[in-house]
Amino acid sequence: MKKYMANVHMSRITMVLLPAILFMMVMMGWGFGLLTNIEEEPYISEEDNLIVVGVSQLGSESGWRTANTESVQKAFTKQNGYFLIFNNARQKQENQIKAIRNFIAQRVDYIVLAPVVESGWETVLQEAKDAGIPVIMMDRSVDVADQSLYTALVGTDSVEEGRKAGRWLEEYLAKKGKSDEDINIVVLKGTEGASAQIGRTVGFSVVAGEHDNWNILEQEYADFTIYKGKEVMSEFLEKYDDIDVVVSQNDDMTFGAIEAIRESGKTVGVNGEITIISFDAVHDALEMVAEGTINVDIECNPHQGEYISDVIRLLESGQEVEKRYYVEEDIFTMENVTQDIINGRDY
Ligand code: GZL
Repeated sequence: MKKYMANVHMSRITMVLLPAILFMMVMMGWGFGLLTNIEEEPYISEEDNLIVVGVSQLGSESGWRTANTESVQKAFTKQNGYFLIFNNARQKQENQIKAIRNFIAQRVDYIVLAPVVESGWETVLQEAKDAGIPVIMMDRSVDVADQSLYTALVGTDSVEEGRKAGRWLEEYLAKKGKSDEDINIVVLKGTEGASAQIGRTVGFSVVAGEHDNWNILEQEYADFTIYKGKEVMSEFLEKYDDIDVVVSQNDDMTFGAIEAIRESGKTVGVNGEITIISFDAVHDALEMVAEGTINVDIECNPHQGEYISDVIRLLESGQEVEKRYYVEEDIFTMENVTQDIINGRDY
């Protein structure tokens, strides 16, 4: 009986204690999970031996940006030996800073940053450096006094892109016999503070400054978006009735600007009243170059993921890397854009 009772007694204890113990185990396990915010602790099994890369992408404002993101996701796959943690900051620098701090907390192996603007990064980049995590800039650059705060940049030479636009306009006007005529120009600028916008503005302005007869009537930010490009171009058209050239710092703003110009009753392109100079050379814009709607498109190559992976592989093997790597870029006009080039454009 005693034994039985003991058993009964035990079973009663078990019946009471066991659920309590189970409850405590679940709570502790779960609670621990809550404390460490499970989503921030990616599961990377040791035997995978993957390189963990935290990518802070600035947003998804344009077709170009989408292609840039896709190039990252295509490069940093498990098959290629990576574990990718990707964050889209939706155009906000504070979101990028938060993401970088999360990456540091998760002890990633590398941080890739496409900075929405070029200033305000010293503190968080110092935190990454103190944590011993190399930072690679993607696409755009940062303005920091201490260049050791990032290991390398894989991107585009936006000042050279701006210069290319100016040199093209020089040649175009010369061919038209208009080198000495007064030329009225308006500029749709990308995101305020973005190195791509600053570089293209500086590059074009340097060439424009060599021509007293080039009048830059106004330059306004239009955030690299279709909507804002149309809005700002409409304002320009209300203010000025003698615009000869639009310099639009990306194709998305160009699409909006062309819509506004046509709605105003004016014409664009090689046979139009207003000459269109654009940047990026995305698929749909190249089709407009081929048909003569856009006069020239200065290419900006978003396929940077594979180049960044190459830099990481060099670092992993202990090799020195360059501070800056610029991707290949061309300039497209009606004369050199072919259907093959357009068909081959995957963005
Ligand atoms: C250029 C890149 C710019 C593109 C835009 O390097 O930063 O941002 O020109 C994109 O299309 O939004």
